[in-house]
Parts: sequence; structure tokens; C-alpha cells
Amino acid sequence: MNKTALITGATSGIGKATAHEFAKYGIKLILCGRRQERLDTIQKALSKQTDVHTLNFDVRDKKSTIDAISSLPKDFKTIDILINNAGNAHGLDPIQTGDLDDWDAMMDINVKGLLYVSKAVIPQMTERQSGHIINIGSSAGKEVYPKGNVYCGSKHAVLAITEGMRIDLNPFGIKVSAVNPGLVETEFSQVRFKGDAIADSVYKGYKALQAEDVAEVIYFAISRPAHVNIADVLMFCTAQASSTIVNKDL
Ligand code: NDP
Ligand code: 8X3
Repeated sequence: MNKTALITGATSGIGKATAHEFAKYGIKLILCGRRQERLDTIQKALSKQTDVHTLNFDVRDKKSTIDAISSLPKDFKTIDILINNAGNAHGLDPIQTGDLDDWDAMMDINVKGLLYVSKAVIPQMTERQSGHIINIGSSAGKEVYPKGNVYCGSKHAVLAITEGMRIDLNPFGIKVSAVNPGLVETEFSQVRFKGDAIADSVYKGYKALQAEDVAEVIYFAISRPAHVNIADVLMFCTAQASSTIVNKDL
């Protein structure tokens, strides 16, 4: 596929798996994240299959985000596909004892970071009247669960912003999609629980979605014919029925 994709959060989990999936089809890649060493390793691995450029920035930092994307070399300047994936949950606490820094992190990364990256990329898509934006939401954007308060709020915001983008970008022929997974076995719980051992128990006793399962759905969405937009996908592992119902053998 003769296209270029920019993927945020490409150093781990869903973003990294999406980079690997896209590379199989020869999609040129702009891989973003804060951990340069990991970006280098992934670039080295995927360069056998496609051209790869890396960008190191924190999506919370408006200026670094805009500067990094505008610094892209000529061969990578035209972005056909934007995967807004960078994000995490920070903490799992009732609202009355939640941590302000965790709340800032979730709103700043999951919501404002997604907006900064989009702001840097959308003008070239409207100018060319083509492009595809996929925002990685969550089942937490469709259903609030106990102690999920602010994370769920950030992902509800991602869904609302996705719908807003789809409406506003409709006259330009730009596709906008949300892919909303349930439990996916990545570094997500290590981040949420700040390395606490409880993170290891989250994916025990059932087979959670794997990052590659989500990456395949993302590739499916971007590989549809020009007249088809996969607007919204909710995907669970078979053991999961809702945010609070998971059939575990424990
Ligand atoms: P991981 O923790 O494995 O990956 C998160 C990625 O986001 C990393 O590559 C990380 O890169 C990047 N990232 C985090 N903070 C920042 C930041 N401030 N600036 C730039 N990049 C950042 O988690 P997942 O792969 O699971 O999560 C990816 C997305 O999927 C998130 O939006 C998450 O909310 C969503 N999701 C996850 C689910 C799950 O159960 N795992 C389910 C539903 C949705 P680096 O640290 O190098 O910057
Ligand atoms: C990640 C899935 O259920 O931990 O978005 O919120 S969940």
C-alpha cells in the first residue's frame, strides 16, 4: 500500500503492534513516542519491510508536538493515515480519593495530546481532501465502571471528539474512525498501577485481547475501499461481556 501512517504511542502495546501490522503491507511509518531507544529498535526491525522515521515527543507538550510533526523530512511529510493511540490510565481510585496528577496525566495525554497531534496533521488532509484518522478509544468510552471515573471521562471525550471530527471533516472526504477495545494485554496495567504487583493479576484467568488482535482491526479499517468508513468498532475478548463482567477461571 503506497501510503504513509503516523502512529502515536508506537513504543509499546497496540501502537507497536500496529506498526508491525502496517509494515507487512509496505506502509511507510512515522513512529512516535518518548522512549527513543525503543523507537530505534522498532525502526531497525521494520526497516527491512518499509521506510521508517521516528519522532520523539511528549504529546502533553503542545510546542514539541507541533514542532516534531512539522520537522518531518520531505519523504514523510504527506501523512495519509493518523493513528491517535498514545494514552494510558493512571490510577484506579474512587473519585473522592483520586490523585490530581493522575487526572492531569489522563486528560492531558488521552484528550489534549490527541488534539495537539490532530491539529498538526489535519490541515494537510483538508488541503488534499483525503486522509484517515483512527482514534483509539476504549470500551471505557462507552461504559463507566467503578473507580474508572476520569479515565472513562477521557475516553468518552475521545469518542465525542471522534464524532465531531467525522462531522467537521465530512466535506473534505476524510475518514474518521474510533477503535474501542476492552481489556488488552499490554503495558497498560503496569502504567495504571505504577508497577505494583496488582498489574500482573489483571490479565490472569482468561485470554485477554492481544495488541495484535487490535492491530488487525485497525489494518482492516484502513484497507477498506475509498467509499467505506468503519466509523466505530467495539471489540472484547470472548471472556469479556462488559467493563465489569469477565469470565475468569480463578
Ligand atoms: P501501553 O502502555 O502498552 O502503550 C502506551 C503508549 O502510549 C506507549 O507507546 C507510550 O509511549 C505512549 N504514551 C504514553 N504517554 C505518552 C505521552 N505523554 N506522550 C507520548 N506518548 C505517550 O498501552 P496500550 O497499548 O494498551 O494503550 C494504547 C492505547 O489503547 C491507549 O490510548 C489506551 O487508553 C488504549 N486502550 C488500551 C486498552 C488496554 O486494555 N490495554 C483497552 C482500550 C484502549 P512512551 O512511553 O514511549 O511515550
Ligand atoms: C482499557 C480497558 O477496561 O481497563 O481502556 O478501561 S479498561
